[in-house]
Amino acid sequence: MNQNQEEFLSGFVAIIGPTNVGKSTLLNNLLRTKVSIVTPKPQTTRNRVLGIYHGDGFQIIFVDTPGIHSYVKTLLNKTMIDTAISAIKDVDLILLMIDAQNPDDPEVEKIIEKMHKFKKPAILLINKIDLIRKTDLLPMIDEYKDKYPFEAIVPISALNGDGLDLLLKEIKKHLKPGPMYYPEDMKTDQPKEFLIAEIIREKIFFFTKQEIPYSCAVDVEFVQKDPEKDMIIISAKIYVETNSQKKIIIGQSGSMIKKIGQAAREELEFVFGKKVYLDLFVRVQKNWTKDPSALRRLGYRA
Ligand SMILES: Nc1nc2c(ncn2[C@@H]2O[C@H](COP(=O)(O)OP(=O)(O)OP(=O)(O)O)[C@@H](O)[C@H]2O)c(=O)[nH]1
Ligand SMILES: [Mg+2]
Repeated sequence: MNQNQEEFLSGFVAIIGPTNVGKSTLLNNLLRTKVSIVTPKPQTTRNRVLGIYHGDGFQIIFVDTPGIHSYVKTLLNKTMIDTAISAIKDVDLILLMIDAQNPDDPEVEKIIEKMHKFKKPAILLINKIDLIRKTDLLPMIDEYKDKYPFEAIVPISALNGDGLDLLLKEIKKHLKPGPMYYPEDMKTDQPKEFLIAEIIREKIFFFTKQEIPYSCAVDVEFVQKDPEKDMIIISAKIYVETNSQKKIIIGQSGSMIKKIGQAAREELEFVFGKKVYLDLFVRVQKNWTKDPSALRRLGYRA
């Protein structure tokens, strides 16, 4: 490298925290594109999702993780939590995110305990500040200062972008001279089948109630280009655990599956910039959230 040139900086940064605090929203906003799905319900993210931020002379590889919680005990949930914890071990910096509306969440204490074990540099993000009074922030910052030797405490709104410039500056301080791990046009390491399955799963979360979204997995069977019609043909299976869940997903005369399919198709057309034909099938796979081989087949790290 030329002596006068500044060295390229890079690093891996995990976004961790309780579920539903806004981790995936932050990643999408920083990258200005969707790599991780977002819903108003907890436990949306199930896998580790990489998002690559390309700056001038630097690269940040963000790792979005499943929200940490201790109240559901299926193998799928255990797998999700293991995925989040192992992300802590592998990164250069941790972004611990809390919800400004719920700063005393006991789940945060448990995560901080784990962080003490690995002794990684960490920044505390107080998210959703658009929903609280400014005067409530100071006591929160005061309280958290003593819980961990945070490198910085940054109040943000992942949704409207407040505080994100400052956050990027703080993160940059922790990058080290290193390689450009991913090429400049790459925003995520996930194959397109994963994003397609996730977008379908996001719509299931939006449209269905109670336990249904947590019992669903999506497996994309094929993605084909039809050059003649300039469109993409996608076929996917939605797995549920019982026949009654299958009935709910299909809905009266197919009304629910139609809504899910239409919303997913519209978003996929936006993502790919092409017309999409989307075929969805619903299959019952008993107890897949508890079965290691079914979990692995559906892309989880059991
Ligand atoms: N008002 C407001 N809402 C937010 C903000 N950030 C996220 N949200 C909302 O919070 C909800 C959860 O956001 P997600 O990004 O899915 O949260 P997550 O931490 O990734 O959740 P899990 O993957 O389920 O652990 C969604 O409805 C978001 O729109 C914010 O800064 N302000
Ligand atoms: Mg998420």
